[in-house]
Amino acid sequence: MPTVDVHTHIYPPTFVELLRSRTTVPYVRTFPDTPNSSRLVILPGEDDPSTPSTSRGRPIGPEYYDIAQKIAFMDMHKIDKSVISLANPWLDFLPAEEAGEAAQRINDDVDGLCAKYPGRLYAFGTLPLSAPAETVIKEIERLAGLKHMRGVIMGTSGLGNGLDDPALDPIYAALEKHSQLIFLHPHYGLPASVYGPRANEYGHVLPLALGFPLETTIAVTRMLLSGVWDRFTSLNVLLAHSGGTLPFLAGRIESCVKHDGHLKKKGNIQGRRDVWEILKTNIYLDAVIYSDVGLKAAINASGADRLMFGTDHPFFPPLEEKAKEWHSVNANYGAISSAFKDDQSQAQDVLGNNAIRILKLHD
Ligand code: 5CU
Repeated sequence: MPTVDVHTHIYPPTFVELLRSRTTVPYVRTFPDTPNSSRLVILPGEDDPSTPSTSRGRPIGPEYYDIAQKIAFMDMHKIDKSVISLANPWLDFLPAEEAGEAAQRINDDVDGLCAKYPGRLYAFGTLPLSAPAETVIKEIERLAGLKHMRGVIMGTSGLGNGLDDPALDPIYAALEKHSQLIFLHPHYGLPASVYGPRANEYGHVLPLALGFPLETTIAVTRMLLSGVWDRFTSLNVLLAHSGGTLPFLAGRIESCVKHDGHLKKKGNIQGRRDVWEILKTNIYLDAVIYSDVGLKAAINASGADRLMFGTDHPFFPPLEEKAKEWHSVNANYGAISSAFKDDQSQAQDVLGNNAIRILKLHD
């Protein structure tokens, strides 16, 4: 029975070099109190010079860029196959003229890493979203021909105006045409003001625990409201972190749509595909939620046949120096076994069979 990790990141060495060459977020740097260890600073708002280095970025070691460490991590946690993806903020920050070439280089690097471990590694590619749409579409077409690619990872900013931007339609059309799934992943969180003036006292908890999931929920709701899935009925999206809060809030979203006089007047309600239909037809969810409470909401919303195990490696490592197994990974394993205690066959589907079927990972 295979176990497959669909949410696991890598920053290929060339990408880390790029980050080391930069002096503003996103970048890799040392701090005066940690001169011998580099830190990866990527999130908006996590580089406030008045705060200690422990709240600025996270330590970056070889687990972020060395593919042999990914395999060792997989072996330790009994993971047979992984679908690796570049981590946030992807190429969103690159000038338009650099993005196309960078995407090709990184996608080729990642495809090459997968080729080193046949049958064990697959990948989601990266799009040059700051480049003109033709460049993005060319890369989608090129990715469709790369052996290990199974879709693309994307943030919520799209071409700069979010995922409800009509300018994305040709890109959605190309993804749909080539049956490439979008792995939708947060990065930008919420505006810093909502975390309050004491936010930096709380490390990364507010942006990661709440900013990320709400960002995903808002992005998907904007896609729904703008009719993306009414125009692209076969566009499939895998949502990180079990859909943010979408499974929990879907009923409220649907009710707000149905009771909105403005939408009714515009004629936007009749004939549209509702949230529940899209959750069960176009949306897949990872099982990176760390508790059976959230996992059960995901199962109820999309179905156990649309849920796939993930780890978020190399993020959330154990903080104890001597720890071997990762608590974060075991929490996700535990949530699956608790949610499906009466149905081991469904547990196995979520652990691996669904990913093999949905992402076509047959050796
Ligand atoms: O710890 C973090 O900042 C992150 C991140 O940036 N991206 C991610 O996927 N997980 C955790």
